[in-house]
Amino acid sequence: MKVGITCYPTYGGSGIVATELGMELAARGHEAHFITYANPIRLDPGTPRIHYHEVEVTNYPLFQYPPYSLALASRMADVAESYDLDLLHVHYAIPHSIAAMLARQMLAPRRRLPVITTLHGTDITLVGVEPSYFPITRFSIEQSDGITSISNYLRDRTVQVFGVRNEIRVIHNFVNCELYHPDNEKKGAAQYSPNGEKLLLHLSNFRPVKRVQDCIHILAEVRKRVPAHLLMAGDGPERGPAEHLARSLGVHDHVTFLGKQNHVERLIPLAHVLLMPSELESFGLAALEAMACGVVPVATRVGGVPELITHGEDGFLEEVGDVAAQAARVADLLADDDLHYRMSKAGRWNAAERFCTERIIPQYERYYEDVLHAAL
Ligand code: GMT
Repeated sequence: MKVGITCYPTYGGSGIVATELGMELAARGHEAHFITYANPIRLDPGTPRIHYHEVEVTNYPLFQYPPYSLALASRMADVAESYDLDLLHVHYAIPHSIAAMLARQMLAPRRRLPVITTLHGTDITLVGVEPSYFPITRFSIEQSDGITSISNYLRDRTVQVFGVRNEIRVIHNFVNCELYHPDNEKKGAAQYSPNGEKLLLHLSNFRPVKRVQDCIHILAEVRKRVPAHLLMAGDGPERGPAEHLARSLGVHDHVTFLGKQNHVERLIPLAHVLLMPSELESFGLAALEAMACGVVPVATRVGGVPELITHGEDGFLEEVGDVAAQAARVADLLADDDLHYRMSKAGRWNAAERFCTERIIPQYERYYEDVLHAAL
C-alpha cells in the first residue's frame, strides 16, 4: 500500500505515533509518504520506502496568518496524484483532517482518495471542545472515511462530546519492544547521579495538562525518605515554572532538565520510575515506552491510562494532584527492590504482550483494507 501520513512533526505523542507507524509500515513493505512542514523528529528519511514531502507555506503581507491548511491540502493532493497514494492517514484532527478532505475533493473528479483520521487526545479533549473549533472538529470526524482513536476512553468521549454516529475503531498506542528494552545494569545513570541515587524520569511536552510542577513536589517528598534524582526530558511552557519551583523547594541540585531528546529509548532504561502526574491522558505513550524498558510508572487515574496500567501490578495510579500519594508510591518502589523487580517485569510483559508493534501495526493494516474496500 502507499500511504500518505500527516502529523505534527515536532515533539508530542501524536507525531511520535505517526512517525513510528510510517517506519513500521515501510519495514513491512508499504510506502509511507510523510507530508509535513518539517521532517518528523524521529523520522530517518534515508530509510527504504520512506518519503518526505515538505509543505512550504508562502507568506504575503496581506496574510495576517499564513494559510498553512491550504498549502497542506494542495501538497496532499499533489503528492497523492504524483505517487498514486492509496489513502491519506492524518494524525490529530485539527487542521490535518480538514486539509485532507480538501485534497480528497480536489482529486474527486479523477480518483478516490480515502481519508483516515486518528484522534490522539487533546484534538478532542482540549482543542476540539473550544467553541471556535467544535463544529469543524465534528465535521472532520463525520466526513472522514475512517476514524481511529488511541483508547476506548477517547472513543467514548468523542461520541459523548460530539454526538457522532460513525464507527470509531480503537487502535491503541504501540511500542517497538526491540528498540525499547530494559537495561538492568543502568551504567549510564552514573552521569546524572554520581552518588548512586536512583533516577526518576518525567518525559513530556511540558504543557499545562502534564502538571509538570507536580514532579518537582513529588521529588521533594520522595527525598525525605530515599535519595533520588529527577530527570526532566522535554521542553515547553511549564519548564520555566518547574525550574523556579525546584529552586524554591531547594531541590534544584537533584533535578536535571535535559530539554528535548532525540533518543529516548537510550534514556528511559536508566530510570527506575516514570512520573506521569497528568491532568488527563488519552492513553499515555510515555508510560508505555517506560514499561517496555522495565521502568515502573507512577501515574494518575485519568482518561485511557487504566487501559494500559493495572494499579498495583505493573504501575501505580493515584488521583490528580495527590502529590503525597504519588510520592509515597515512588518511595516504596525505590526502597523495596523486590517490589520494583516484580512490577518492572510485569510492565515489560504487558507492553510486549499487548502493545508491541507486532500486535498493533497489523490492526492499522486491516483497517486500511477495510476502508479501501468500503470506499469502492
Ligand atoms: O500529550 C502529548 O504528549 C501530546 C499529545 C499529542 O496529540 O501530540 O498526546 C496525545 O497523544 C498520545 C499519542 O497517541 C497519547 O499517548 C497521549 O495520551 C495524548 N495526550 C493527551 O491526551 C494529553
